[in-house]
Amino acid sequence: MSLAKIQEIRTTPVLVPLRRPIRTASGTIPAFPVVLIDLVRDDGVVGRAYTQVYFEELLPALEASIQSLAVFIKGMPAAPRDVHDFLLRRMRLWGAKNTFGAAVGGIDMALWDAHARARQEPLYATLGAQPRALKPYYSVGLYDAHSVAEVAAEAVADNYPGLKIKVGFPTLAEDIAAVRAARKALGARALMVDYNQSLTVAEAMIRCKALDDEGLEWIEEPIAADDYDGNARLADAITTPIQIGENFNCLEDMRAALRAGAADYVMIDLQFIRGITGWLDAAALTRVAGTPMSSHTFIEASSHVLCATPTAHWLEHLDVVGQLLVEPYPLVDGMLAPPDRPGLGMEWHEEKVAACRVSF
Ligand code: SMN
Ligand code: MG
Repeated sequence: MSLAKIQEIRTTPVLVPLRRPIRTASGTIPAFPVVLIDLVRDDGVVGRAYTQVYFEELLPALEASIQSLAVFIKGMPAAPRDVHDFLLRRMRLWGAKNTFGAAVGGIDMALWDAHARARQEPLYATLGAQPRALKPYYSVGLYDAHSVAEVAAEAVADNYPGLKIKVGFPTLAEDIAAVRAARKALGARALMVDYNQSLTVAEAMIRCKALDDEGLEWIEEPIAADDYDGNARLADAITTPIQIGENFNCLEDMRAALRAGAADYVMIDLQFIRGITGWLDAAALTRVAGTPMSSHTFIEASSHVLCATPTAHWLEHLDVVGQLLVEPYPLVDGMLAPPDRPGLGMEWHEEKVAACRVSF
């Protein structure tokens, strides 16, 4: 059987409006800068995926990174694992992290999408898994005690089993007030908090201990995500699980974090872990370590790979491109299952994409 070859990678930079800006203790995302990817194979199958960057200023760099890597792989057989291995070897001298890592991840997701589409099956089936109803949590920004009730009420109205809010206000008292106000509106639903790496280890010791009795599902990225030693000390000192992982830029990062005991839970970002191939490797690592594994953004592809993840935990529901898609990924009874459509199940809504398109 001869495999189709990679013919072309088309990229479309867009700035996707958000219902509300995503405010974090380490900066705000007013609208989401995204590069849409259409990977065209010579058998006519087109794989679709996207990558994202948190600053509009970096959107040209992300698009250029994808187009630069495309030069290396044009004409190659469209076998996702082989292309993944080839790119990592080709990039050995320079490295494939951050923007280039996201580019590898986006290309990998598009290749897997094409691979599953060619087989006329959803990606979860190509991965040998059955569809599962996954537990999503509603993920929102930084809201003080007064305004958090409104977003918590949305989580309840949509029947989400959990809500994640950002914290990291100037004072601990404000963090506690926001957590208590959210809890009041949520009742027994899970509540997670995310510091987005904004604290020093000393501050985090104080704040996390103060939050330890609030019944939180987890405390996320209290300190610099790559300070595995500091995270390990925190994880030892407090009972509430420490969650990190969205900033793992490769499998080796994750292995080092797990070895250091830096996290009780991990949440993996599909682009930074370098796509579906990287995710499957990460899922194998969490299986042997017994670590619950959640997703970071990328609702669509995460809904497929979590079905093939033995320690699957929560799906982060932070909708970035939903408004650009022809068909939605709806919640049913507060749960989310991957759609029964070929590949990842995403088709771009051309007019809506055109309306958000950016030119440099
Ligand atoms: C987050 C960071 C950057 C972009 C979107 C979301 C956040 C999260 O850390 O965990 O949702
Ligand atoms: Mg986070």
